[in-house]
Amino acid sequence: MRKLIVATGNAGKMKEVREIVSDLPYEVLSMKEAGVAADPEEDGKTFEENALIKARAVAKLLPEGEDAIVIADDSGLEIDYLDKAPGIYSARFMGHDTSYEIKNQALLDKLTGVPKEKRTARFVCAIAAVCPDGAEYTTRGTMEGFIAEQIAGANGFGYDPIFWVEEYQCTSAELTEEQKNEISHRGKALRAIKKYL
Ligand code: ITT
Repeated sequence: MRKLIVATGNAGKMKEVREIVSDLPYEVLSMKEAGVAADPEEDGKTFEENALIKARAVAKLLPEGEDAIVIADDSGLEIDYLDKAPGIYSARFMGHDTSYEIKNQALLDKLTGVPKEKRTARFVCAIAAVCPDGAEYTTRGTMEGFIAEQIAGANGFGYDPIFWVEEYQCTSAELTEEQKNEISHRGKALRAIKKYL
């Protein structure tokens, strides 16, 4: 079976990606499972550019002739009140090693007293695919919501505990993985890339 290698070191992402592509006829492997380690500088200006940087970096490390497609996810949270920050800097916001409890509380603090209609936000996900013949594709998915008033929920990862999903009246950290994948930025971007694979 052809391999689909996911160029990510983020376990939360990997879990979601694995589930969303589980219906494809591919052997799905994380970077680690494929025995490659890449941590390229994500110096692109868009989610798409950074996703391509990550996918290309892993594709380059594969043995010559390896029949594998590499996909990468670059994603983040855009908060309209903060001029779309942290955006492409979502993982680096306040430093890679700062806990999400601290990052999430810091974002809530920046929005203290801001009414709901001004708390609009979205998760954005770009997926890049690099194929053995050199063909490259990118897709994008978004999930609209609001920044919650307080941290809630233990599912998901990253900024899920502060992302309010109007449709379910809870944060995305309170959704099941199945519910989140159905409506998420990542679910949409991955389902869109499937048609190229
Ligand atoms: P890789 O580059 O190794 O894939 P990363 O965590 O560094 O892992 P990104 O540069 O794409 O990935 O940063 C995305 C960040 O955006 C991620 O670390 C989360 O903080 C946030 N994020 C993205 N999707 C999310 C989601 O579904 N739920 C919560 N937070 C999310």
